[in-house]
Amino acid sequence: MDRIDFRSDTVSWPTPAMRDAMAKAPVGDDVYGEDPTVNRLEAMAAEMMGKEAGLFVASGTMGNLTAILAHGRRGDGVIVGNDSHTFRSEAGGMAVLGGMVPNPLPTDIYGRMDLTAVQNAIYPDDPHYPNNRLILVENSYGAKGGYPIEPDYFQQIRAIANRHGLIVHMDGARIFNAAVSLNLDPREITQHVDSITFCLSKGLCAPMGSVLCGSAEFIAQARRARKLVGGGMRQAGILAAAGIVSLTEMVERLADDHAHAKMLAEGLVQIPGLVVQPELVKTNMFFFELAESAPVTPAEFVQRLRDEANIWLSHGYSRRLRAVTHYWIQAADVALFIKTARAILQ
Ligand code: TLP
Repeated sequence: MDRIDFRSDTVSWPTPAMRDAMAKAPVGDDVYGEDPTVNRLEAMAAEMMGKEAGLFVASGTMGNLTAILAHGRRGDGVIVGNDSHTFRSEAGGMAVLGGMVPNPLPTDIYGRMDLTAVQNAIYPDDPHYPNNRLILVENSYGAKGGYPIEPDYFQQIRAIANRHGLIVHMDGARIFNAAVSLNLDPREITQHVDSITFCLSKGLCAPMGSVLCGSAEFIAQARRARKLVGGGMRQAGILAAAGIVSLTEMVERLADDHAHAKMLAEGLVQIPGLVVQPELVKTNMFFFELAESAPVTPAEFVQRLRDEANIWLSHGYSRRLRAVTHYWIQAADVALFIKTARAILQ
């Protein structure tokens, strides 16, 4: 890459092996179900998630939206974390396009909704209320610094869903980060949900794409929902080929990204003016804060990192910043970040 980019893992470029696989991929028309590379990716993804079938979609957002549209209908209620990506950062798709009614609940420092609150959020059978339909969960949990949530939480969510006939969908954009960090097979997590979307284009480095996995019957419905939102792609094998490299070569190495994130947090916490919690860093990202006492504003800090070391970081409107590691970030880049931050803040 042409910069040291800690803004997200979405910025990661495809690897040389991906570009090679893309150039050579056998293709067909995927809307006819005839693209052999897409079919192979979908089968691999379903197997890895322990589900019957998979559906290649353009993005994580499209995977979640497609799942929601296929699982529910207008007027259905959706229990969801109030800082989850699907509720907060997908342009309100479930309400705008699905006519569904989000019921957002607070989450704890790891991204878990309180189980009693989930139980209490289920409406009585009364015409005043939306239908009870869906619970959305996320793992790893982006708004909580990519925290990997243990399977027992999802098992408990499953038990509530079973008692009330609800469906559980997981936004598993970074499920492999969670599984690698917890040292588990992803199926130990996904066995508790009906469907999952995971992303190929974040830590797994593919140029684009996600896969939605679930039962064969559900995926048949989701195929229609994907068409509805304009996601029927044609010779998509070109892109799926990169996704196959993601699944075969890029999963286990996520541990390196986690080690780099930890290394960065442990370095930054030593610098006066930065507030970091390295003990919460379990995957490839974390949030940290620039203290009020720091000699620069967040905007100046970000600009100087860029000007002085070609290190890219994004900042919003608060003092909170996010650092994300990925394949294109090496230990030397982490060391440079720490050194430059120390010089800026001294
Ligand atoms: N996340 C992006 C931004 O939208 C915040 C990022 O840089 O982290 N679920 C989760 C948990 C995500 O973090 C994201 C993207 C998505 C879904 C959506 O994926 P895409 O961007 O492929 O639609």
